[in-house]
Amino acid sequence: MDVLVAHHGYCFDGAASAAIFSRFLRETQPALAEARFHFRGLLYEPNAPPPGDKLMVGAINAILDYRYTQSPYLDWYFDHHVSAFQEPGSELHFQSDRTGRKFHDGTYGSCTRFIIDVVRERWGWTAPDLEDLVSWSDVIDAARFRDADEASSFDPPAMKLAAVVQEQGDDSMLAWMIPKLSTTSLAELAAHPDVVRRLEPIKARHEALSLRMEQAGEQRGSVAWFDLSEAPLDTVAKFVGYKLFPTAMYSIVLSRTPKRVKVSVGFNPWSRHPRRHDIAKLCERYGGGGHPVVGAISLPPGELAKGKAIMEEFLQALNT
Ligand SMILES: [Mn+2]
Repeated sequence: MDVLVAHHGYCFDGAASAAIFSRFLRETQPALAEARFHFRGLLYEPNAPPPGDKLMVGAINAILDYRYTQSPYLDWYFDHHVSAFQEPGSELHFQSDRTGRKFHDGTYGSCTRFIIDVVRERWGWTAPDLEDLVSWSDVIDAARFRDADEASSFDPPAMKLAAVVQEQGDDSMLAWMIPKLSTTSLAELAAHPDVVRRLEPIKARHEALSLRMEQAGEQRGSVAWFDLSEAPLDTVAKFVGYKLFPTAMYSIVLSRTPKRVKVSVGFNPWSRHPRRHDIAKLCERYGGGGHPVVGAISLPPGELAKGKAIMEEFLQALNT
């Protein structure tokens, strides 16, 4: 038997969700104890095919930490994105599901925590040795860091692994890492030579990007904004903006890679002022999505001018 676990790609929470869910299936479904598990990352890209197209006919299919699909091949579903229901009619389809294997809760900070809570309540399955993985997924996915320095640190093992997953987490790397995440401690895995080797260049790129953001960044009203579109981006630094502009309530980053133009928007998790905008809703207006506190819009690579226009509209919207 084959099991396909389609998870949010290049995302620590997505990988951790896949690790926990696959171990849960092995340990609670006797027919799947010896099953072959396949892991497939799903990305929020412009013109991304509907997630149903990525499922495997004849396999047990799961989607974790990613959009819902009405595909008849979907067997298991867990997600915490408030923008999970994008296909017309998909929310109704989800609500009328009677399999008892499809779950969504937009109040959770991480899909990993959501899965572990649901399977404990419904199936009585626990994995105390994975508590570290669960708590770190929660911290990382919901940005529950003490401050912007901790959020940009590469010191904790989970932060090393998260950086490697976010930058190098293609399907072949995660086929190696996901099974290890479900059985090995974070410290042991982060010290693995393959992880150490991948992390070094990431750290160097991160430092270079921090410098670029320092030079490009400006604050208008309560928004720090960074137009990094003059050269392609080769890494991400989600929290450096708040290190540079600690009084900003929000940040906007315009960036591009060969594959897409991206407008990323976030609420400063350490802001002293309460959030006044639902970022997922704002992004949905432009075909993007995310969470109330962080979201993004991806555009085809030729649409930089549109990206700049959206950034300008966000600057105004977030300042009112
Ligand atoms: Mn997530």
